[in-house]
Amino acid sequence: MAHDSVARLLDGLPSNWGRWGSDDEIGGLNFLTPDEVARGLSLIRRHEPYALAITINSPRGDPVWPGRSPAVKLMTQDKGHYQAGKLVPLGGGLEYADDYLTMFLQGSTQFDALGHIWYGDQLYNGFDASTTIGGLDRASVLPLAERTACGAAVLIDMPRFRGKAHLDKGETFGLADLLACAQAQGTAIEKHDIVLIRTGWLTVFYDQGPAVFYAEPFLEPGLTFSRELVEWFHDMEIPLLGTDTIANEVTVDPESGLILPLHSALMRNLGVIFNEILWLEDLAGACAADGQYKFFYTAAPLKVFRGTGAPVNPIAIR
Ligand code: UVW
Repeated sequence: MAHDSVARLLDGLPSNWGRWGSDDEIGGLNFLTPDEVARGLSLIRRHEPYALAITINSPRGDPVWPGRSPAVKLMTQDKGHYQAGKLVPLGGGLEYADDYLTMFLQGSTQFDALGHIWYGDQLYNGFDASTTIGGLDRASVLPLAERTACGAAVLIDMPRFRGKAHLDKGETFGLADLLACAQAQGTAIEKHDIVLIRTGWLTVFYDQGPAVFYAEPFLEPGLTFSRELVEWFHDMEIPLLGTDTIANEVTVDPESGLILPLHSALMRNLGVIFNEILWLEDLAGACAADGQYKFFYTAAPLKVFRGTGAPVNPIAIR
C-alpha cells in the first residue's frame, strides 16, 4: 500500500494536541507525575545503575543519521602547549587542559525536541512550523530538559526474543511482536511505562564497522507503523520511547513506503518523547540474567536554548 503523504496515512488517528493546554511543549512528560516517579523508584531492587549513552567522539566512530557528521573534539590547550612555551602555568604552578566539541545535537544518544519534525506546516500541539526558523521558538528541547523524565520503564529485548544477537538490516516488528516479546519475558507493560526497545543494531556499527552499518540502502531495523500501534501508545499513555537505533523506527516503513512515519504519528501528534541511540547491551544482559525487565529510568537532556534536541546520558536503576 503506497501512501503519497504522511497526513493521509495518519488521518483519523489520535492526537494529544491541546490535552495539556495550547502552550504545552513537553507532551508525554506530563504523564510522569510524582506518583509515576514513586512507581519507578519502587522498581529498584538491586540498586544497580546502568548508563545508557554511547560514547561521544569514540575511537570506533559515532553512529549518526546519514547527512549528519560525527562529533569533532579539539584540544585548545594541553601539556604540549606548556612544553612548547606557548603557555605559562597559572600562579602556584597550576596547568590545565581544555577542549571543545562540535556536534549535531542529534548526533549521539539524545532526546528529540517535540518540534524536531513536522508535516503540514504544524509541529506538535499545532505550533506553526515557521517557529523553527533560526531555532525552535516552540517545543524546543529546553522545556524537556527543565521537566526531566523519571519513571517506571520496561525493556523489550527483541533480538533475544527472536534468538539472535541483533536484528538484521531492515528487520521489522510491530505491536503484536512487542506484546509477544513482553509476554515471553514475563513482563507486564503498564500504563505510563517508559518503553525501551533493544534491537542490538548499534553492535553492528561497533563490531562490524560503519561500512556494514551504512551499506546502501541505509535501513535500520525497527518498529513499524500500524494504526493499532499508534492507538496502543495513545491508550497506554506511553510518555517516552527509547531504542538503540538512530531513528527509533524502521527507516522506511515497508507497508506505506514512507520514511519514519512514527516520528509523525507518535512524536508530532501524541507528544511521545523520543530518546534515540541508546546503549542497551549491558542493561539487557542484566535483565536477561535475573528475568527482571522493569526498572527506574531517569534522564534530562542538556539545556540547549531553542535546540532541536540534545545529548543525554540516561540512567536505568534496577
Ligand atoms: C531524523 O530526524 C531524520 O532522525 P532522528 O529523529 O533520529 O534524529
